[in-house]
Amino acid sequence: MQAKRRADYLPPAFTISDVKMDVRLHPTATRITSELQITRVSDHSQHLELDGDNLSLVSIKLDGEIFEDIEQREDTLIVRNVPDTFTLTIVNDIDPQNNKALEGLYLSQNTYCTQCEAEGFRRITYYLDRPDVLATFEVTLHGDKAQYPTLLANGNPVARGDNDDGTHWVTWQDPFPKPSYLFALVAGDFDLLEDSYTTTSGKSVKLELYVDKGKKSRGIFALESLKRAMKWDEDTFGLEYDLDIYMIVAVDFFNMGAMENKGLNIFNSKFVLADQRSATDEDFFNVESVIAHEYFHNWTGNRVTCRDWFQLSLKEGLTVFRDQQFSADMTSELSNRIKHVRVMREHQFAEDASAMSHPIRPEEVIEMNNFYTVTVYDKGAEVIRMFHTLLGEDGFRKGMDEYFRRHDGQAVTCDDFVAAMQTATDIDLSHFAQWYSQSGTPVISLTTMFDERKQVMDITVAQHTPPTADQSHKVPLFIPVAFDCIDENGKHYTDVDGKIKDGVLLLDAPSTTLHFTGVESPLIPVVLGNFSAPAKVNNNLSVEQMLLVFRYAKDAFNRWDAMQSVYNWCIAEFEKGQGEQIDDSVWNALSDVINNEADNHELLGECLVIPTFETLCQTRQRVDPNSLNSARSAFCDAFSIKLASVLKRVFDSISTDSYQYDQRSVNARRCKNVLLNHLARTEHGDSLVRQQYAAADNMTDTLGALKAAQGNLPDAFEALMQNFESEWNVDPLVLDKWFGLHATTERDDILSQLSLLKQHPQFTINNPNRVRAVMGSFAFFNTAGFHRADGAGYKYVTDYLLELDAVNPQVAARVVTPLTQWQNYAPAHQSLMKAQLNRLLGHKGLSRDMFEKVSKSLA
Ligand code: HT7
Ligand code: ZN
Repeated sequence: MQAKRRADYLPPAFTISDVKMDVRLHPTATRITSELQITRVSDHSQHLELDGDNLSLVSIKLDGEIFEDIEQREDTLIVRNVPDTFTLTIVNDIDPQNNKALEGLYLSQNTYCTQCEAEGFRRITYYLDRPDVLATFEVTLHGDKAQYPTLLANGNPVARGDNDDGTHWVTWQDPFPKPSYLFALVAGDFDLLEDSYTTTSGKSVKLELYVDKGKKSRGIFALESLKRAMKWDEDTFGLEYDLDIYMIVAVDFFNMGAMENKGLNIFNSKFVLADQRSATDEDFFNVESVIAHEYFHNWTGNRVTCRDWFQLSLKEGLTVFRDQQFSADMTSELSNRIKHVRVMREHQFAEDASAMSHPIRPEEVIEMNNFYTVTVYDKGAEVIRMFHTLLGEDGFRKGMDEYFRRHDGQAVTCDDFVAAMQTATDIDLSHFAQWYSQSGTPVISLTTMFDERKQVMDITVAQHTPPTADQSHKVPLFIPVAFDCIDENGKHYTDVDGKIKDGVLLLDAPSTTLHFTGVESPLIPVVLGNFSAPAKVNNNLSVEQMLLVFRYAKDAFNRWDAMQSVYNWCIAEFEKGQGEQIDDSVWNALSDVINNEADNHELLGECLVIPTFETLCQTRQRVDPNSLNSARSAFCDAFSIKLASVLKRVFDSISTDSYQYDQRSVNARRCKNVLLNHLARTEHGDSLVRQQYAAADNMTDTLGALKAAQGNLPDAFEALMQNFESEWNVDPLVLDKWFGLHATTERDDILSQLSLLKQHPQFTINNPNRVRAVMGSFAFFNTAGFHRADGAGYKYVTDYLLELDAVNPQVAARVVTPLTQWQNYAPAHQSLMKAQLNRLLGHKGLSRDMFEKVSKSLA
């Protein structure tokens, strides 16, 4: 299968200025008539080549006359010898009911909806399906009025009517030229929540939120979130909404989280529906941030879009950064930052270390769907955050203003973004721009030299990016390293040469040395405050020094991170079989931390979370998954037992009143549930867990009790899970939590449990949420089950992937990710994992999505 390369970009030979579409909905034979205004923009020799995938062509006319000088190839339609400007009218049929890949137009649960990003429009009609062709669209939808009373498309509704045959029609006009990936239509029967928003300049915008019948009250929070996002974007970036109406539709069958189609966002219902009984605090948080993310795309993505898909991070990295800033303003800066860092360390660093490593602007792609990655999104957002650090709040805003001034209405590149930012700073950004082209995780290493007699200390800060699968040669990057230095009494120091400015060292060379004077005892460097760059740190601190960092560092992120390092060190002791020998002074210090921070529920809640298996893997090589997992578990046992009394005391001190979704209550619930998780390993566990489950008036506490019971209290877990199932069996979205808990439970018979889950009446391979809840949870998070020493976990997932790939390749290619990350494991596991990847690769008819990931992982 052919890869496309970024370097091979060519502008289109033709462009399309206006599209008129007529869509007659039918489950197996939807008829599309599209009238395209086309103009040649290159030399005369070229034929018109339209993209098309799985379409039945009915007819084609050029300027109103039947046109036959065409050639249909597998995924293109060649229209030969066309004039310089012309109207092309294409009629084709498609089969939405049998579209289980959920790309293009599909019919699920009696709702028609579309997903066109990245290359789904070509499954609807023949088109120049690339983001640098921008056209206005007028779309008329026809459908059965009783079954599909709601007919929606992008833009504003301009006409509607009824036909005698029981069908009705609506015409929608979108005045903003857009690429085809932002096209959308929806037809169904929904409950509607309505509201309005008046922009700062006085424009009134209708807000409409469409949800499954009977779910109206669960949509209120999403609608309120939308208004907060609209206001925030005006206040923070001066960006207002531009159409008269903004619509959001929640659907149950969706490949990803949500899609920012112009004026008509389509959402996975998981990121819209939330109320206290059915959704956790985390769900509420996610709803607000995804609603905001899609809304923010209206400017960063829609008004200014990508020239080609290699530039995806232009819109995604920037929009993730914007939604992160919004969420931090709406909730709390610290817990947000920790959340993002966890994603980076658990998933992005692992991607960098795998065969799928790529820069935030990839160089080579076989299937674009495979590049909606943590690297493009989350590392991309970290790169934008570094711009923000370098330019400051005002400089960043200036750069953004210039970006919109230059490029509104255009399809542009990451280089264009950097150039706009360059106008707002004296720092030369050309070196910094290497972050776009270099993959891999830089490691910042610190070495210290202390001269007690002269009372001086030198700290050398060096950077090194290990080679990655896609790039063997690395260059030094331009890295903003937030830098603090403390002594054992908590006194802060800065370097004599002033290389550290405003608390940040701009590291632009392989290494630099900082000099400190007046130093009485060895200094402790405290680096990467607020995770100022997407890097790893080799700081070689002793456990005593880590505890001092927790005690004295100014930066709350550094304090949290110090605790993570303490746990990491303890787990390493357990791995060496020396866990029992951990000195009492360490346990006493941990007890002090809990006691001292007992009232700071936010920090304590975060600090009591033990690093996950996935995070621990990133600081180890050739991991034997079962020994690391057991060492982690042994540490958790020791932690709970040794600290039981202080944990219980703080647990009892946290009162949670009746449910409110506000930051203070979220922090208290979170802290209490983290404590419960530890206490579940103690003698108090069973009664505390059952009490909390019985008393819970909200899903956060219900799930907190279930998670605490999982793996620790099998009897309680069994009983409570049964109760949960009987309560939520009718609601698959909520039942996904139950599926996920079962799939991540570490038990010897987990594979037969998975088989039972797959036979559950609510499970279907056609629904990506169900598949992710069962197979995704197992493959990503059931360490003991997936990494069974006999390889049966790998085989089980592979068997399922073979089935899934034939139904929904996009989802299959996501679930295969843990198998492709074999590099980090011990040789015995590597060969078992590779054997399954080879099975996949040898399978006839493997999708492009899977082929790309599997073949790269074996290369
Ligand atoms: N821009 C969207 C990315 C996307 C997507 C969404 C839903 C289903 C399939 C998809 N393929 C790509 C989502 C976003 O980042 O906002
Ligand atoms: Zn996005």
